Amino acid sequence: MHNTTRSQELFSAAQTLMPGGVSSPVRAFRSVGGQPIVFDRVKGAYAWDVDGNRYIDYIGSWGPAICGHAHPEVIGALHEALEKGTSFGAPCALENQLAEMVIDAVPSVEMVRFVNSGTEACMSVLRLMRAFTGREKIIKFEGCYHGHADMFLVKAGSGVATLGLPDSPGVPRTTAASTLTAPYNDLEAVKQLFAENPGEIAGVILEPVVGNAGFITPEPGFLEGIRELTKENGALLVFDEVMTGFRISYGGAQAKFGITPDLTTMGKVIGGGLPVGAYGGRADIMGMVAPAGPMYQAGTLSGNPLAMTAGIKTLELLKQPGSYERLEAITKRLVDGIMDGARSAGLPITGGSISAMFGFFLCEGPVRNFEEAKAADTMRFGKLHRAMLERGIYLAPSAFEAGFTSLAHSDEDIDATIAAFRECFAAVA
Ligand code: KE4
Repeated sequence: MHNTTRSQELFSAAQTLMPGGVSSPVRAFRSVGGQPIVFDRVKGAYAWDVDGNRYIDYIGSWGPAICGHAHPEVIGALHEALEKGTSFGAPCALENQLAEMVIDAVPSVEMVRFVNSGTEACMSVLRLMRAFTGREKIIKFEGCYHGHADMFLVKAGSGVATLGLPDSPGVPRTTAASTLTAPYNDLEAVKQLFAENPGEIAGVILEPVVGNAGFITPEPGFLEGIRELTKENGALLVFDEVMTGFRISYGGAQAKFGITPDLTTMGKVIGGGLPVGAYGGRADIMGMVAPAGPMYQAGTLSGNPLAMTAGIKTLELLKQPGSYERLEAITKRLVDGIMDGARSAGLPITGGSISAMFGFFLCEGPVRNFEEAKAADTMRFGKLHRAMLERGIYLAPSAFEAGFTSLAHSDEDIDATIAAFRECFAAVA
């Protein structure tokens, strides 16, 4: 057993100070067992805990660290920006710069509004969908997670699924009633919902590649079908690219798959590790957002110079030739190694990767939706997670999350990870 004494001391104290000892539920390791480790510092592909143990990190702060943690060019740019202040509460040129980069990169985005988290982006885009169409109902998919705003905590993924919560108390019944759900990859179910609610559905929001119910990819024709159904029914299509944005490709999943939604939410990568979210899309829709239009949304720290600086530098690094080819290659090699390791141990496994996002389920495949994901062996996943942690590999502490690689993961890191998986699959088989 590796020494985690200091982590345990700190986490015990944390539990008397903060609910569950964490600032976000999934970090509490509730579904995988064992104690969370307390980070001391991160750099590149690595994290060190407060006991000095080093881990190869496949969470990367849940997505932002796609260029590696604490990239020297991001840190350098932040040092410079710091000298000019941490927050203005006024327009600054950096907002123009990041906005131009996002508009140039993401096919659906003609105008963009910055906020401070993915939750804020999704909450705001929902209000915008309703304001633009004058309709109230929305469709989301079981297992997809769009942040913790009331109307999304209906059959949600990520931490809600991880903790097995029956959605969440505190969400008014009336709010939840306006959120219709369908299984992912089920076009017929969506068609049915439109037929049952004629003229009432403002739009459909989905993860174009699911990362919050584990890693689930859209089946051929699914995204195209949703695009058609929303057009036919006068409803809007929102791609929640908070996780996939600038990760699946520089233009997100929409560029990769060639499907253009009406609106897009973003976060994580565009903040380079600082708090940023964004929503954007067709100019005629975004023109409704105050003060240009009547739909109100605001934020004290939105567009602050530090977050803009970290986002700009991160996208500049990602834009360099070869970035996404490298991410695709190392991630594919990793997930192939994981699958091979499980099969050598006689364990059922299904999984895959797209660019720098990957995942697997410990069950026979295919997993096309959240119901099928729930058939995965979460107990064995917990044992695997703990065994991998012992070997210095830091995986998402939930079977219902995706894994993330970065430009900082070396070939040696991937080799060491595959070797550790092989050992651990054998140990938990
Ligand atoms: P934040 O409010 O956590 O910045 O973003 C919410 C969000 C919205 N949409 C998608 C597709 C997301 O993946 C997220 C947040 N992702 C989780 C990880 N599965 C954040 C981790 C956490 O909750 O601690």
